[in-house]
Amino acid sequence: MIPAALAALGLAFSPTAAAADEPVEGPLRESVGAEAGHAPLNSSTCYYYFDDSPEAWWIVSGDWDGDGDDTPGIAYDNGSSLRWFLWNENASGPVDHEFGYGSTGYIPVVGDWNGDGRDTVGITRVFGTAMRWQLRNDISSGPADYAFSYGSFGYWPVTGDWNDDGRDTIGIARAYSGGVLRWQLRNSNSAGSASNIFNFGRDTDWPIVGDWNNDGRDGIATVRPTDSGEYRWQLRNSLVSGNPTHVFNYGINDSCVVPGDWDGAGGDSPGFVYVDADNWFVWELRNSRSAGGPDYWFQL
Ligand SMILES: [Ca+2]
Ligand SMILES: [Ca+2]
Ligand SMILES: [Ca+2]
Ligand SMILES: [Ca+2]
Repeated sequence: MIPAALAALGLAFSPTAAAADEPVEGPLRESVGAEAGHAPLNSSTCYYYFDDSPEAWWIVSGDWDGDGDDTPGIAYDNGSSLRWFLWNENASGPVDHEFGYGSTGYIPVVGDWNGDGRDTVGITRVFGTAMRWQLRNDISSGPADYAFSYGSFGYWPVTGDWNDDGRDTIGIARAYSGGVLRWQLRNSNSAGSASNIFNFGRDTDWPIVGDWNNDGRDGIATVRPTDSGEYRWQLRNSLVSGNPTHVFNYGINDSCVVPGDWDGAGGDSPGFVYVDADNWFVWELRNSRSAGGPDYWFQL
């Protein structure tokens, strides 16, 4: 438990400040007034912040241990650096990996950059007009294995395996003329031109990536809040313009959305994360690409 005074000073509560094998007791952060934000503006990359604090808690997911299921991660920007907390189970429990990677102001990205079956970390940030990416093939502190520029100011990062070669690579989405969302995906983690360029969604939607039909190739989706208080997901399997293949509501407005293969059965499905009154991050993950209740519900 972190005293409020320490929290006010920006001193992070670190779960592994206790003995390494001790379970985390209590939420990662004790505070009130959590709100979800998206950065860059309208990116699907989502974080929570508390009480006007500059600290940001980014919500991510990935297959950190290579066993086939995607599980939670949080990248915590404490104002000077990014601290990553990763879990290997879709259940409450102690953090499995904690390390620093990236500086404050960077946006976390996740993917299997080298095709070894394990998702690892990356960061991206716009400097001037260039979007700079740094990707690492391990879940640990250390240098980037890939560093390059792709995209520009006003572009939102996405990552996925667009061509079913087993490697996740980069992409960007951006507001385009006519109020549409334009996607520019690349099959290499390097500077260069896009492999796929198409429009899908509205420029106010959040761009999401997932393998919705389990063919090894990531598709795309958009998510938007609705008047009913739920998020509307629109999934598409093909990386060309066209109609969505699945449309359903899942998740509550003002939460962070996160897609993943939660049960390891193949294919990605929706999830969302919110902060409850006791400051736990609550994860509600569903195995089906449809409306319904969560298959996993847990607090971290
Ligand atoms: Ca896993
Ligand atoms: Ca990998
Ligand atoms: Ca690929
Ligand atoms: Ca697919």
